[in-house]
Amino acid sequence: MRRLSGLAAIFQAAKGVGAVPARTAEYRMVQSALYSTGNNSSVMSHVLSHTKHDDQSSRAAARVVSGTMLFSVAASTLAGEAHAKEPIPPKFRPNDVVLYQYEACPFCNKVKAFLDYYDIPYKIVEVNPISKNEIKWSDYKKVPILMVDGEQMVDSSDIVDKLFQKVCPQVAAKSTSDNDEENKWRKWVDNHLVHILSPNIYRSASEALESFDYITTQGNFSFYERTVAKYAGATAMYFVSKKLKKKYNITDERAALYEAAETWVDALNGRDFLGGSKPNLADLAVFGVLRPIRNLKSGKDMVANTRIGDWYSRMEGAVGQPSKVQA
Ligand SMILES: N[C@@H](CCC(=O)N[C@@H](CS)C(=O)NCC(=O)O)C(=O)O
Repeated sequence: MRRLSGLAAIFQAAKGVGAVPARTAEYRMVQSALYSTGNNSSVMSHVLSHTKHDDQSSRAAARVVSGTMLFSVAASTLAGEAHAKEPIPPKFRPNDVVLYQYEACPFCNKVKAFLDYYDIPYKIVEVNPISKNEIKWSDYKKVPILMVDGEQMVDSSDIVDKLFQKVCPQVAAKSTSDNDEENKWRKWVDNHLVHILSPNIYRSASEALESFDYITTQGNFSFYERTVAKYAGATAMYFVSKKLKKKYNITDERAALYEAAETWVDALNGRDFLGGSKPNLADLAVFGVLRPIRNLKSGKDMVANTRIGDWYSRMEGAVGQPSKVQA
């Protein structure tokens, strides 16, 4: 109820500012900001019941906010020199790789970290989280979806497994004790680490605004859309993050983030990467989900207050620039 009252206040405030199509955009933007909470059905239906128009601006605005759950600052965190990059083996040279994604989705960012590390060129299709028009052709209703030369792959961990089998078939076929360790930490990312992120990036009003401020600078949006996205989205996500905190039994979100970072450094046990001298799939998973928050206050605090910074810098160097190509 608290969340709905918060949203209602935003709607009321926004009503006084814009014309009808823009008002529709407000509902959609807030809705899309809630998309990945897993708890949003009541808010979704409330919002949808107010949504009549499907104008261009609302879709554009929705897309802006859709990336904001864990909004991506990937571009700005990719300053590192690319060394230790894995070349694509000659056997696996796909012609056409397309990633259907939400820009800030941690699962999508895991897949991107893999593609970037292995220098596999890919195109991105940003999915509208409300209409999902871009993935209407698929029975699978979540992102990421990866199309590799016409073959559909879904679920980030399955996608990474399938790609790894193509990229490194010999290594993928072997089952060693190293795999057990790698798998354990990949599961830790999905079951623990991802749940700590939203409560941190929307922890306070100023941090929620910081997150939305950055994402709304991406793309080509009107001043009005950007302003509504920033304030409505930040307010909504502030309340949603409190709910997530409760759901995952997090008492102090920063302490939980620091603890996770320290736990990861302990797991490295003095090695450059969990994989030894090169990143393995667990390194890529941890890096992928942290990359969107690295330049936010929470990411900076994490690096300042834990020992994760050195590993993170090594990963930036190893993963390098995105190998994404123009769609
Ligand atoms: N286990 C899946 C989880 C994917 C997932 O939950 N994706 C979210 C976005 S972060 C999603 O698409 N949710 C459904 C929706 O937005 O309607 C994976 O690893 O790919």
